[in-house]
Amino acid sequence: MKIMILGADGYLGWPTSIDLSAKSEVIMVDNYVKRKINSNFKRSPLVRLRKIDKKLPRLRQLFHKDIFFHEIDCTNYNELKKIFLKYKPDVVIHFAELPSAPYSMSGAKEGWYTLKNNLQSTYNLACLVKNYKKDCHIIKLGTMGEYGTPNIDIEEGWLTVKHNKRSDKFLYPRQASSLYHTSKIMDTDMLWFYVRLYGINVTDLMQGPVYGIFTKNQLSKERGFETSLMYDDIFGTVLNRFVTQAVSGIPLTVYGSGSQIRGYINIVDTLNCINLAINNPQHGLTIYNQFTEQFSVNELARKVKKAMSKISIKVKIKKIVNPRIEKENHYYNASNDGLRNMGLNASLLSDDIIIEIAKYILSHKKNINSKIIQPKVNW
Ligand code: USQ
Repeated sequence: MKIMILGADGYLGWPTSIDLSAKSEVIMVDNYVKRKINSNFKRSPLVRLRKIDKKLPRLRQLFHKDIFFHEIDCTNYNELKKIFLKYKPDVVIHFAELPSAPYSMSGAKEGWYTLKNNLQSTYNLACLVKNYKKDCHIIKLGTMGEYGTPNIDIEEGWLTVKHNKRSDKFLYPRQASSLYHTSKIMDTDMLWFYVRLYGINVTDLMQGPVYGIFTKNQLSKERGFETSLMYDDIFGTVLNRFVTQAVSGIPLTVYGSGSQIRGYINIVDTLNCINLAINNPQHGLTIYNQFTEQFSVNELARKVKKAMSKISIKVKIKKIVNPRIEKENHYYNASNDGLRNMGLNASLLSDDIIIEIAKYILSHKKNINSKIIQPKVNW
């Protein structure tokens, strides 16, 4: 199987690329835009990792095959078309999006850039599949944040609506709380348009915040081949941030009351879900809710505190003014049956997993920049 991975340099794109290189023919694509944004915003991951072309020889040697990389911008239709036609992939995994809610809300330019980048890359891909290879399966990373926090149960992608004695099935109502999440809603809507009109096949994975560093693949544990852990206020997801804060002796930054609930997932399971999606292609638009457990921010903070006490690290928790506009006290009950029914055997959040993340961070503690931890983007 030929698999093209757009956004192969990212937090999820890189470990996915390693994992799939072991099994398939892989073509990686990235334009390193996140590295550029990081440097413009004076943010950086815990460890600055080498670019993909520097790491490719090791991958080729390990997996005994050609693995390809192209530095291109997926918002450029002609560039993307060139490599799409060159390889004619069976599957394209689309991670090539700006992933940060705070970045998208940091200014007018950043908001528009997020919308433009995310929509245009998705549009280009949908067009190419429609025009040149309709049996190519698009696997697109969506987000649980598309649904927001409605006062009813969150279904998996769709909702049947009964109205005046008739009923029909629609995309589940979506209501985002950042421009980043809005761009993902628009992606889903646009893909649904392409599926309805042209019969392309898309799996849209509504993922919750991810945590962790290492995956099951040995190479992901080798120094320099791990994924890049972000812990800053713009690109870091909450659990990775909390563990970094714990290791640095900074009180955990619980936003607002801390009652906000989300569905979380271990990076190991992100890869499991991607594999399940690849191996179980469906017709039309298939939507899975990709998270394994629901927690409030307060619960996460308490879990980190408890796990850290096992390695003699004392943790303080501090509620700070919420820099975001989001509901804090709300109902939250989301379904995630789809991937579980396909066989997802989740790696649930445990003390050991938190300690594994903490040990990695401890081994790079000197790199932690305490100036990029407190939230600086408000909306
Ligand atoms: N939060 C804190 N303290 C922090 C950081 C975050 O209390 O220091 C809270 C936030 O207010 C929010 C929750 O933790 O209620 C999750 O925040 P997050 O920064 O981990 O997640 P979010 O901004 O929603 O975005 C992340 C990824 C994004 C992905 C999304 C999944 O950056 O790419 O799509 O998780 S979801 O949240 O389900 O939409």
